[in-house]
Amino acid sequence: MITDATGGHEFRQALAMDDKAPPPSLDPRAPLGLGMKYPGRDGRTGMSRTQALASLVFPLALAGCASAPVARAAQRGPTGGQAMTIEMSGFNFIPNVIILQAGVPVTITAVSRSRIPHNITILALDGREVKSVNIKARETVTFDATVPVAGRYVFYCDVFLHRWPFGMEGTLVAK
Ligand SMILES: [Cu+2]
Repeated sequence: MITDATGGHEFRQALAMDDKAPPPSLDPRAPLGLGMKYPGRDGRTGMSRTQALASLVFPLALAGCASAPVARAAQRGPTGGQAMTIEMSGFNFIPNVIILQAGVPVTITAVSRSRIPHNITILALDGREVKSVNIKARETVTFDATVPVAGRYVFYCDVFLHRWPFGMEGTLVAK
């Protein structure tokens, strides 16, 4: 877990490796103190442990809010069903709100623009998994899923920390 400045520093470095442009809230030039420097390894910046922790948790918490809703309706698929492309970039699904028909198979093309692996897991209304598909870095994976009844279904990335705190999730709105 992220419990100290060193862990956070390394974690942030790991984040910086993903994609060329960081999400807006991780941009060091962003306002709201997001560019606060963690204490160096020599500890000379004199931050208290609480301040250091706050400087870690605050941007991480905001990172979860980084993706504004982008809604898109599924298109008619090649075989008469529905089709949808979902891009993965940084810790975002684009779109992250998908409107589709219940009871009709949907062909989902997952396109990774990311340098790290992701996953798409769709949960049924009762919380069981409808589908869980892994997507490697820069990979495109096509799979079929069917959401049986109308309702709002959660989909998310099950890679450690991606759904929380990074907010890598979305909604399937089945009508
Ligand atoms: Cu992910």
